[in-house]
Amino acid sequence: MKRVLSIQDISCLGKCSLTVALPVISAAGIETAILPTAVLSVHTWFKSFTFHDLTDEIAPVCRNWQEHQFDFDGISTGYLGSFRQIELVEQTFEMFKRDGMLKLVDPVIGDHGKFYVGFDPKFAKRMKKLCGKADVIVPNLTETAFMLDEEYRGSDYDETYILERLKRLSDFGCPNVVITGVSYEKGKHGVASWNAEKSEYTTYFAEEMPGTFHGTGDIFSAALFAGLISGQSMLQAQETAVDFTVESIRLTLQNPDHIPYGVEFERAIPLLLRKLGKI
Ligand code: PXL
Repeated sequence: MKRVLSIQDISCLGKCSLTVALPVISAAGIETAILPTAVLSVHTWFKSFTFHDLTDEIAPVCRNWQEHQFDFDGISTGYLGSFRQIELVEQTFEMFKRDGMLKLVDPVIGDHGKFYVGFDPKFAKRMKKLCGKADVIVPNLTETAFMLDEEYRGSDYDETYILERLKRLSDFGCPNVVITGVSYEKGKHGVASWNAEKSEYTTYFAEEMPGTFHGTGDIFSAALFAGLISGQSMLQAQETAVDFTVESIRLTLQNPDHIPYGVEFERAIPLLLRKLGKI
């Protein structure tokens, strides 16, 4: 059985970060170790939240895993709350480095043209450096703009703009850049990606869903990681992750009493498993 590590916070209620990564990647038949970086009552989209920092646990937990001689087929990261945590993630990459170990970084710093609470351009710059050490990164358009120290342009962009941003992000050292939340055509929404080793640009689009939903970036990232660890190509894994995210939103919208702060990804797990060829 493949074993991976997911490093990000636990928002105890709120359907994001580890409460998404753990069930999604585990359901794909991959053993999923977790390294919680902080415990929040809810994610920072809510007006108030508690925050208990777990930075000091990261190195001792990793050292203990080393004593037990655990290794990982991949490490993925999401929301990281401080500069120190980014540095510790880099050390963790080094500690568990081995041939073929996949490093996926989701540079969670903002959305809809705004930084999440607590982040600023300095943090974006540091996150960009971490991205340079990953094999795959999955920024949205806001994170792309902020890491490139540019203005967020909303929907005012074309394919040339995206291609240029993909290449500029990969210039920092990451061979596979996937920009999420891209749309070139009304009614179609998806991802655009660049593989620097093959100089290959690809896109994958699905039906655009109405509304905006919190946590969908985490769902996409977890499914992409599950696809890649399961042996799918970048393009196949992107299709898996887009279709799983869209199905999660579609099923959520079908429920008239759906929650406002996340999506019902649990109900889309059968589709994920079909996409991965596991059922
Ligand atoms: O979904 C990304 C995310 C993860 N974790 C925390 C967050 C957010 C986005 O707001 O606040 C704590």
